[in-house]
Formats: sequence, C-alpha cells, structure tokens
Amino acid sequence: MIRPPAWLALATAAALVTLTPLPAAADGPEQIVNGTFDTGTAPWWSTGNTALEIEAGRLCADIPGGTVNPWDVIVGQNDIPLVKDETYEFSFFGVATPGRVARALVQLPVDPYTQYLSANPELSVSGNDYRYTFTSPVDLPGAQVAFQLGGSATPWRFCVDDVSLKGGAEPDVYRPDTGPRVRVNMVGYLPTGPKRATLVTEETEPVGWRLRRGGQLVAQGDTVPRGVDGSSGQNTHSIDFGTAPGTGIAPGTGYTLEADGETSRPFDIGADVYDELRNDALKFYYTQRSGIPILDTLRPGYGRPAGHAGVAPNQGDVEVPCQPGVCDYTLNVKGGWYDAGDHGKYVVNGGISVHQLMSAFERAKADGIHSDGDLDIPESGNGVPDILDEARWEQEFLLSMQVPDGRPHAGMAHHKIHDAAWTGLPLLPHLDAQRRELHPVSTAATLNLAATAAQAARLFAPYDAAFAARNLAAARKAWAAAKADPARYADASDGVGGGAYDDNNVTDEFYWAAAELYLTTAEKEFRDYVLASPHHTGDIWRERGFDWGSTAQLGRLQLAAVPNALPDRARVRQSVLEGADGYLAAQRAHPYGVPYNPSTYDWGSNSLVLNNMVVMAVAHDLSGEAKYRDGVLEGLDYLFGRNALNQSYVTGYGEVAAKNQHSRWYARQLDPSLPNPPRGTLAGGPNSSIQDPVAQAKLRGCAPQFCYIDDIESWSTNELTINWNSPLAWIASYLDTPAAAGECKVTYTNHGQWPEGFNTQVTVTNTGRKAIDGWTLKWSFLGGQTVRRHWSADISQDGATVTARNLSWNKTIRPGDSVTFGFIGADAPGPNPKPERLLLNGTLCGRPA
Ligand code: 9MR
Repeated sequence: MIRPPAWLALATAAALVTLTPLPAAADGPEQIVNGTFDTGTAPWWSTGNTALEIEAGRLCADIPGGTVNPWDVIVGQNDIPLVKDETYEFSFFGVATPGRVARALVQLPVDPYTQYLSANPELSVSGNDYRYTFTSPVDLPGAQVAFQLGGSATPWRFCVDDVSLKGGAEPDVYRPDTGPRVRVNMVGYLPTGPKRATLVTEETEPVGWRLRRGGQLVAQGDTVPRGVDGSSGQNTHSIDFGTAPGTGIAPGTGYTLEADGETSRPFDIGADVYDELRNDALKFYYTQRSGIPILDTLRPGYGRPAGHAGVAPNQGDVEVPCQPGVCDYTLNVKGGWYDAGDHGKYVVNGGISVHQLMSAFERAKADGIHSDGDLDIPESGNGVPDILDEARWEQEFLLSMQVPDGRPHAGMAHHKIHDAAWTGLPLLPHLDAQRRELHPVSTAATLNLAATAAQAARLFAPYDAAFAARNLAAARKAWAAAKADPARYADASDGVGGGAYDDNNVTDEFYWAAAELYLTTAEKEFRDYVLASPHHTGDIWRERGFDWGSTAQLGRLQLAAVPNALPDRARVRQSVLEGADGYLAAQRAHPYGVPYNPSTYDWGSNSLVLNNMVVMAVAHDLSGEAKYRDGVLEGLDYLFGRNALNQSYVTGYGEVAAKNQHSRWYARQLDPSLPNPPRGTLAGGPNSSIQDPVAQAKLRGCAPQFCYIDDIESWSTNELTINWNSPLAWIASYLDTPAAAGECKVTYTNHGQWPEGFNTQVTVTNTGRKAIDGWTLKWSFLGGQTVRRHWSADISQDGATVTARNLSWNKTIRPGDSVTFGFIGADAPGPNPKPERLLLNGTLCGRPA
C-alpha cells in the first residue's frame, strides 16, 4: 500500500480509509457469548432449514440449495448490546465448502433491520480470518449478529469459529488507491480535441511535463499551478499537452504523461477511442428490460428469464393492484426498464430517460447514425432504428401507467410501480417474490407521460402511424388531466420498497410537456403556454445541472434544437449558448476540467456533469463553435479518469473502472456466478451526502470528488440507472456526428402547402473552391411527411430521413454554382417545418438560422 504525502492526508483526512483492515486494536469486553463454541451451540440459533452442529471445535451447518435470498438461511446470535459512537471490531474465522460469498451483519433484529455493519466475506474451503470495524450509531441493548447464508442454487457447508465483537476498536481509515498523481483520460483523446491532464502535487511553482510514447519523447512543457481544488482538497496543476509548440501528436496507443516524478496510466490518441461508446451505452437498456427474457445470444453472459412477467415466484406486473386504499382496479404494466439496481419502475425517471434516447435519435435523424440492427436487440431487422425500438419498450410501459377512462383521475399517470418492501442483494428479477403495487397518480408523472408521448408521436409517425396516434392521444389526455390537477405531488415519505422520486415543483414539467406538444402539433394552446412559462425566459442553467426533478432544461433544449416557428426562437437558441458559456467558464476554472462545480456533489453527479455537457453539445449544434465541442470532450476526460480518484466511471472503459455498481442482478461482487454490469454502464458517482451505510462507514468527511466507492452496497454513490446512462448515450451519439461544416449552402423552400401535400424546391450552392463531383443531400422531416414525386434528383426516404442524389447531368457543382431540385410531398398530422440540419456528402450544410 502506498502512503499518501502528509499534505494529502491532511486535505482529505476524513475521506481516506485503508484497503486492508488495521491491526487489531479492540480492547473492550467481548460481547459475543460462546464465540469459540467450547460449550456447544447455544445461544446461537439458525433458521429452520438448517441445523447447527459442532465439528472439530467449530460451529457448522449444512446450507440447503435452492433458496433465493441471503436471509433465507441464517445463523445468528441475539441480545448483543451496542453503545452509541463506540467503535467495534467484529471478527471471525469462516469456511465454506465449496467456496461462497456470505453476508455478515450486525443489525437491528426487527423490521427495518437497520444494518450497523454489513460485510460480504468471500469464504473459501481452506478458511480465512475476517475482521471489520464499525461505529455504532445507536444505543441498543439487543442487537443481532447474523450470518446470512441463503441464495445458493446448490447446497454447501458453512463453518465458523472465534466469533468476536469487541468495543474500543480504532476506526478504520479507508484510503482509495488513487494510483499515479498524473491524471489523464485513460480511454484516450481524440486527435481533433483538447488534450489536458491534471497533476496532484505539493509544488506551487510550474514543473516540467513530458509526453512519451514507447520511451520516445513526443512533447514537453511546463505545468500550470492551479492551487487547491475545492472539489478534491488537492493542490493541483493542469497540463495542456495538445497545444505545446512543435507538438505533432500522432494517433497511437501507449502514450504516457510524466510530471513531478510520476507517470500517468497509459492512454491512446485516436479518432476511434469512443467508437464503441454509443452502442455500449445504449445496449445497457436491453439488459434493464422487464417482462421479456434477456437472450444470452444477444448479450453473452447476461441471459436471464423474463422478470415480473406473471410467472411465480414473481407476483408479476400483469395485473398490478394499487397500494391499499389508492385505487380499486389493477393495471397490466408489464415491460419497461427497471429503473436502476432495484426492480422498481418509475414514470418520472423513465420519462427523462426515454426522452434522452429519443432526443439522441431526433437530433441526428439526418445523420443516419442510428440504424436498424445496430444494437442487436430482439426487434433488430424490423425496419425501425434500434434506438427507437428500445425507447418504445419503455414508452409502451409509460402509456400503460395512465389511468383508464372512467376511473378516478383518468388521464393521469401513476407515479410508480414497485415492490411493497425493499429486497436484498443479489436478487434476479424473475425471483423477486414481493407484492407489486401501483402508487398514487402524480402531476409530475402525468407530465412526463405527456412530454414523452408527444415526442414519440412525431418520431414514430414514419414507422407506425397507429402507435404515433396513440401517443398523441395519450399526451393530449395527460396534458388536460395535469392542467385539471396541477399540484398532485408524490409523497416524499412513500419510499418503502422503492424510491420516492418526490418533487413539489412541477412548473418545469409543465413547460417541458408544453414544449413537446407544441413541437408536435404547433397548436396555439401549447405555444401560448410555452411563451408564458417563467421557465421560457428564466435562468434555468443551474450549476448543478438538470435531472429527473428539473426538466425545464429539456423543454428549452428541444425548442432550440427541433425545427419550429416559435416567435422568439432566436432568443431561445441564444439562451442555450449562454447556458453553455456558463458551463465552459466553470470548466475552465476547474483544475480537473469538470463543467460542474457546486460546493457539494449531488446524488448521480456524473449524470449532472453529462447533462451540462448536453447543453454544450446542443450549443455546438446550434452555433458550430468549436469551443463547445471541446468542452464536451474535456468533460469526458473527467469521467474516464482525469479525476481525484484516478478512475473511470464507465464499466469496461479505462484500466481502472467502476464495475461493482449497486444492482440486484449484476451482483458479481456478492455472487461470483453473476456478471458485473455490462460494458458502458455509468456509475452514479461522487455524492457528498453519502446516504448509504458503506459510504458512511468509509467516506465520512469526504471532499466532493472523494465521496464515491466502487462497492455494490454503496447505493448512494455507486448505483446505475436508466436516467444516468441516457445522457451518456446522448453524448456518445453526439460524438459520432460530423464536426465540421461543409463548404456549401442550401436553401429549402416550401412553395406550396395544402391539406394533403406540399411542394418543395431545394437549391444547393458550392461555396468552396473545389468542384463537387457527385453529391448526396440528406435531411429529415419532423414527423410522418413523405416524398411522393420528385425531379432533378434521385430521392429516397427511410423513416423521416430523405436522401437526394444527383442525376448524371447535375453531378458536378463548380465553385460558386448551384443545383436545384424539387419534390411533391404528402403531408402528415402536425407542422411541416423546414429542416435545419442538412448534410451534403456527410458534412453539415445547414443549422438553425
Ligand atoms: O436518483 C435519485 C436521486 O436524485 C434522489 O435524490 C434519490 C433519493 O430520492 O433517489 C435516487 O433514485 C433512486 C431511486 O429512488 C430508487 N431507484 C434507484 C435510484 C438511483 O439511486
């Protein structure tokens, strides 16, 4: 173990903890009775499915196979006194034949079974000593020590000896292994992007840095001292190795950066470093699906039976009643995505997630980067881009949460559906035996449904007109229901068995829903609502970013990016640039280049960083200004290793990456027969509030960036969720789009619009110096419009995306010259705005004017 320099220990003293237990220091009285089993088995007890016996002076038990939960088989002792604020050492010698991960707990013996210590010892056949410390938060005369041994498909034998619990222990100090003090993006840097790194050092004057590849010096320069960084408590310097004079950094692998006697972890420079990120981040959703078997053929290592599909022991999501007293009907709410590491399904969180997937598709429709078959999902090959098929899986679920006609609150959406009580880990979805319940309707959920259904209506129109119409009808109904009941909030205390997702201000959800309804319908009611909303003009670009509870930003981004005829659209677009400028300023001021710098980090901070990057990316789409793209790229550096912990937060990306995210089915840390989360899974990230016991035991007093631990039980710092992977997928998709604008100009004019159709003329001008020899122009319609007849170009259509190709006689466009072609289109419900993103031979030739 490497000791930190004294100043580092000072800066983060309370956040640091050892990786290995400290030497025994517990000298208080022994609290366990007969922990050496010299006097038989009493007062130890076990659940009825196993019997205790003494073998060679140890307590042993045959543990039956075929149980589901850890607590299905328990060996324990009760009536153990705990003294508040006393630090205890709990130790034992344990054996498993064959080897197994068990749970060792010191806890409240009755519901809610609060755990004061929760450990997951990996027991082996030869046996090991285990030692843990914890500080009791309570005075309790009768705590319980328990070994939870259930959850194994096959039988095994457990033996234990020398069980001891003594007060007077010195609290453990956890210290993460943060590796070399030169912090880089371990995945790599794009040749066309910024290349920055951070050095942690005691030096206050510039020090030299060297970029090497295979022992060869590639570039060198001096660091820039940045002082003590508030987010980590570290003294830092920054390094810009992309702009050093004479630098000709060639793409390649195995680069390292040296400074202050330290060598960074290796990294690549290449145009391909993020090539797989988009698909990986999106493939996360398939294995989060509920109600459908996950096929091992599509996701090797992740196959599992359908969860909550109406097969025992599941109580199923097919006929779900409400919580007692909430409603007197049942709904079929099968399907959708599990929210996170739990088996809950929540409309507010599903809303922003499915929106961001649809939005990733919508912004790049013309670019054609999302295709049918790119994600290898069951729907691949059905003619619809896979990203939309995946989004539909969730959108169908959201629709099913709407209260049917004739029932109280008809048109509103139930806030959530989840287990009646919290379950433990691990627990595969199909093995969850808990009762499932619908929770009361809420205005927030209803508006999430209105927003996403309105968006789905225009995006699915070219593929499935009936589904589009169903969504639009549901959106209108939800909007009306929300207007009629505008302040029905989810109960903050309704957090048993699932998260509360409470939110007492839904004016932002109203704005977002109105924006989506306006974009899809162009109707006056929605336009007026948007224009009158305080969120339309207010400063919504919070430093903390946006998330499921703060959705005005989604409305504003959509109104800026999706073609529409809002009278103040130029101002809306300008406001996005201003928001992005704010995040750029925060990033520039941050020694780690993080575009997020509140004094404390929030739950899911990595998604908030990413959402701030989404604002920068939209600003880049709108303006073409490279500084915004650079901001996005530098933000990724933080997530992939340029941070205080020197780790990547995306599973499978970078040499040291999060892999034990809190999940009941990717629970390899607890059960080696289960997988880790799939490649491309984002961890929630540092959370200053550290609500879970593991983080509280290990990270107390942490500086923001240190409030994270890659432990499966740290649900408040290390969970995975559908709404955290969605901005990752969005950004990864953004990275795939053309960066540069082409040397061309397009005018796209609708010369006539009548109830069933329209007549459009398009002129492409070569504004460059070289002749264009052969051309393809791509754009997309807003919704279900289609090209019927065309002239002077060969036109084809795939979904809403139109491709016009030159004919032989107008193949060449000389500098300064233009070609003109036209078509008659069939109109579809909703507005038919001029496309704003046009690509000539793959380069952008038009943005919102
Ligand atoms: O992501 C949610 C975070 O913003 C809230 O502060 C927190 C407490 O309500 O809940 C988080 O969401 C969790 C949800 O309640 C249950 N499923 C897992 C979610 C991620 O941890």
